[in-house]
Amino acid sequence: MAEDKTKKSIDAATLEMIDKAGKDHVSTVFDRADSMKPCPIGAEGSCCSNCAMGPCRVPLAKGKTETEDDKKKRRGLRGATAETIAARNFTRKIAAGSAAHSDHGRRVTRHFLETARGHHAGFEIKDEQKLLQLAIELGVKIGDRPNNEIAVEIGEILLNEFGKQEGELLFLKRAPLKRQEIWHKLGIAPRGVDREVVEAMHRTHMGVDQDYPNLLLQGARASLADGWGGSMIATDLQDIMFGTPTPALSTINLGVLKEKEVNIIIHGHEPALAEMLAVVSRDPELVSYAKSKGADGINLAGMCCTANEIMMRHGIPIAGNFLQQELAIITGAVEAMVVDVQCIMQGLSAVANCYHTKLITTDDRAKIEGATHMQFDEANAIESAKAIVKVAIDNFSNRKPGIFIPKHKSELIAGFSHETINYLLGGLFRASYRPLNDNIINGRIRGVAGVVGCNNARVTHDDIHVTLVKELIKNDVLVLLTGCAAMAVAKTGLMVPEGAQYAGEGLRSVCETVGIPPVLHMGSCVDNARILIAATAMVKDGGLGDDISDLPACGAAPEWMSEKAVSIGQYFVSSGIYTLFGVTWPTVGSKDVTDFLFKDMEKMYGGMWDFEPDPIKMAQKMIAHIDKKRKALGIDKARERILYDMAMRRELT
Ligand code: NFS
Repeated sequence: MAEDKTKKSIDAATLEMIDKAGKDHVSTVFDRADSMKPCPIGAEGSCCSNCAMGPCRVPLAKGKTETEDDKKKRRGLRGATAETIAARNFTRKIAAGSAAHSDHGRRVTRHFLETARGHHAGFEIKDEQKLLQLAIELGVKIGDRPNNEIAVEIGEILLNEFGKQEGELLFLKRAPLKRQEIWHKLGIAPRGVDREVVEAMHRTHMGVDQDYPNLLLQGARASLADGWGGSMIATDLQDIMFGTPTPALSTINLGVLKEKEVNIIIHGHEPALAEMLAVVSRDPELVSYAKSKGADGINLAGMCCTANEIMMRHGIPIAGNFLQQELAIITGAVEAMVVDVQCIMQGLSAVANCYHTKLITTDDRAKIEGATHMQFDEANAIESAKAIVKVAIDNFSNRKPGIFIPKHKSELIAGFSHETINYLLGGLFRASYRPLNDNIINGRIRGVAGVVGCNNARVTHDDIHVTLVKELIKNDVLVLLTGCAAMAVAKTGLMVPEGAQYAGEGLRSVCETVGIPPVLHMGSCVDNARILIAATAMVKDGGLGDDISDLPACGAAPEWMSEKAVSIGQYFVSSGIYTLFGVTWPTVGSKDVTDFLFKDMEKMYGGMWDFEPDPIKMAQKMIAHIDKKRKALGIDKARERILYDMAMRRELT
């Protein structure tokens, strides 16, 4: 079972800092979760605020089974049914999540293009092989053209993906053919990224689409525009510009902060600024400037998904995941918290006010009252980043007494991009997923689970992630992780090869042979696109069916809270993956809509949604699904047969 529900976190560093916050009389998200309960009507998706005759509330009557008559009475002023309201709210969440990932993708694409044109000094094309592969895929001539010229053409093609009005997104062709046929049959192959988000907003506007299955089709299309569009473009171009991640050793948790150094936390999502901070924080001039102010050096650490990005590419330590952002400042040892976009709590501003920390916003799309705004100029990136670091150094002498940095930190190995997994499994000259597929077929690996998403202060921080993942690996399920989920698991020390000892015998034997942990960190939230590519590679390697929905695989966001998670979940489902959420389910107010998401979608997509707050029960549901798929593939027998004799062990090694 998961731990005591009244406990705020399973992470010792987090608990120590919550304690310090109390002593310092500083309010955090954990306090506010105690003092303010969620609105029960909004939480079930039964509140419509889409026009000024409302908000109309149509909650489900508690404690009795709803009759058809009861259902008819649940209507807003305009006559909107509870079904329409729940489906509209759900679709809007997808649109917002898809917009967030895709606006990130757009900014990256523009930056890529300007870098290729030579306008963004300090950045370069780092992964030539991936650039050329992408050129071949997009039909861009290579010949003896310089990389920058090829990159300009790629950048222009991909920038067009956002505003495209005709045709469909180019990366959809990466999916298995059967999957593409399903999308075409249902008419949900996304056209341009922006077009799908705009259409979702239009159709959920007052007085437009009032047929819940039809609304949810547009939700699916907007989500695919995220997973196979905005996010996938972001991941590919980030890899080409900043380097495709390879396994890197790093450390995680608040214990990475250093008492005698200038601590700078980079928090947010888009990696351009973080990349530049990683460079300039090692600049000898700035380091000696820090020393002139009495510090031993400059310590850069990441927070949230931008942390995943720079940790995977530079080994920069991670200070924590979503619910730890305020706590980092409460150490009293952070000179600057530098933020860009997404997952940045406004509460940071009030917390920073209680200490000496400078909260610095850097993106004109995301300003915060009370913060200092220092626009990051990609065309003048080095100087912009240096100016930020200098502000942090100048702030070192303003520290107040009462600094406390928890000692807790763990080692982790991350950087399991699709390319790296391919290489680790197959070797440089025969890179492939064949060994993974073979080990699934022979039953040493039961299946694969993607565990992703946020933290949520309504449940014990990190507990649901960790309990779920431990149960999965114990049952020989290889776990692919991104985002805050990856950070939660890494903090427990599972994300090193020695973590294999907690896996079932079959998974352990494979991990020990290859030298990988049983939980693979694949990156940030936009990098969930890597999971789609990995699933597709498994299908294409053969032996596990001819579509993603045939794989013994599933997905989960057990501590979700953001709209981005809903978009991710929907593109997993629409790509054929059984996907579970924990904490709360946003359409409980309509049984029809919930049934449609949980049951009908399986008939449409081969993947469907589910909800289970208990992590052990969630694991059981995931394992049952994996076993169902194994049976359909006819490989369930293979699993029953495995008994590890010496010959098999020799074969493994
Ligand atoms: Ni993704 Fe959740 Fe945010 Fe990252 Fe964490 S909260 S949806 S995991 S940091 S984006």
